[in-house]
Amino acid sequence: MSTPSCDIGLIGLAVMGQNLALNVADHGFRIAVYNRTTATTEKFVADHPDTPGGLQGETTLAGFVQALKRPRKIVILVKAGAATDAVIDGLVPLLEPGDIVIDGGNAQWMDTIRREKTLADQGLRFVGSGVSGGEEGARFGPSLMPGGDPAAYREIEPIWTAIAAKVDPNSGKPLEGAAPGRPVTGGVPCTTYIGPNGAGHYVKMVHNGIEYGDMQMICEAYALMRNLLGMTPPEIAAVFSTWNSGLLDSFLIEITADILQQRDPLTGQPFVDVVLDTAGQKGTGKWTSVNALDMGVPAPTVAEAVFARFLSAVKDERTAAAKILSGPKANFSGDRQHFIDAIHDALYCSKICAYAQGFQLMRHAQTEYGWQLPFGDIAKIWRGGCIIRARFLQKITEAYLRDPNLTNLLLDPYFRGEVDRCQGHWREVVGAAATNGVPAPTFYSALAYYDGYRSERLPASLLQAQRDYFGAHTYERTDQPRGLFFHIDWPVPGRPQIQS
Ligand code: NBP
Repeated sequence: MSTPSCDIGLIGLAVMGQNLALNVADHGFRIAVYNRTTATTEKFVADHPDTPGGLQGETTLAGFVQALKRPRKIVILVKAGAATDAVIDGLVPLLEPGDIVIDGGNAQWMDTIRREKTLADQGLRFVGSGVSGGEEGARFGPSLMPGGDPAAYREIEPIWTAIAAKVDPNSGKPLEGAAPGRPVTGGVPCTTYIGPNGAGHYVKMVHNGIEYGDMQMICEAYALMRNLLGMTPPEIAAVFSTWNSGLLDSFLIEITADILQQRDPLTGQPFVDVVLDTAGQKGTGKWTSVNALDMGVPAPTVAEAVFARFLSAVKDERTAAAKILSGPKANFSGDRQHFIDAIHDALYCSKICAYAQGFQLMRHAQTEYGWQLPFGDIAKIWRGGCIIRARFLQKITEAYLRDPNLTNLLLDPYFRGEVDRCQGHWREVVGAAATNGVPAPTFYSALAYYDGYRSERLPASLLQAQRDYFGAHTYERTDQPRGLFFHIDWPVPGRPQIQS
């Protein structure tokens, strides 16, 4: 048997696995790779003979495990769910106490909690690490959200820090320019230890939920410019380009400008016009929304973005309904530049609300699961590598530096001031969208969230009275301490009886 020579191993050589393995090797670490389908491993290794660290292809799991220095560090990047369990089941009999298994897939956090416990019972260590940034991120620097055994994370930290995206320490902007074999050096790495067991995968899920919101909001801004202002895709692209050098500076705004400039190679039409208007999803936005409902946390804007994708998917029904249902014809007669600026502010305020909801979710989850989540650091590691990377995240980090126990991002002095400054425009845009029949569900939802959150008194008093009326669900009184419940014997016309 040869001496183990690999610093780390990786199982699963689809898009993410191949790119992450090359990223690791670019940083001088020798990596063993294994894939269920052997031909994939052989082709991958043959295609990349000269990486700085070196790739070592293995065709059996036993050979793969034997190639690794101890404690072994094994990254799994296979299809999330049953495939991850199958790989772990195959690995466990080959491992020794202290070895570390790292799941880099989009695992559901409760699966990660279960896996961490099962492996810990067998003397093995488990890290569930969110990996964001897609193919490009995996290759040249993802945002990494590792959770699990802290001692295990310390073992992989040098590799995680090396392969993560880097941001400029002063501006917080991503450092770019990495190329095969020439990774970015210096800068602040976009990784930090998130917390025990499923914390890393939980935070990755919330990241994806916010991403759903961010994307839908950008689409609503586009729809208002297109359908209400009658602008062409290249004209709208120019607006997004301008926005990308201001407060909304972000990867998603940047790629939106690129997409809207793109023409279809086949027809010459604006590319956005030849793409069918049905959006797919892999489920992490739904998980975020279901979790918000399970925990009783108001995160309506993220959920609205998920529902917007569902509504887009019922294309045939919409096509039929469009011929039957009526609504106003979009008609704009005001100052166009003023309205474009207003859309900017509506997008900005809605985005603040989506992030506020995401951080609220994490705040409740840490109580639910006994974590201590580093909110400021989470915003920091999302500044580079991931899909929601944005200048704006620097402000969230600063907000949590000012107050690590911030109840809601909307209460931070900076964000409070920004929403105060921009809300007139936000309300104008929501009003115009409703009046003109342009659907803008996340803009509406975020504004309703904001107005609801700032309301000392909501009509829930009437709602609770209704519950008491039809179901004797009782109610609390404004003039009595919380926790005392009352009931009226309904209906007693003219003579309500109060009972405690
Ligand atoms: P996929 O999610 O498409 O999974 C394909 C890989 O899983 C192949 O290597 C395949 O091996 C392997 N696999 C399957 Br399927 N069943 C297996 C089993 N029972 N035993 C062993 N291997 C099995 O790959 P991906 O798109 O590279 O994503 C990998 C992970 O990263 C996923 O969890 C994904 O959610 C996550 N992620 C993806 C992105 C992205 O942008 N794609 C971003 C962030 C996170 P085979 O070659 O033998 O079929």
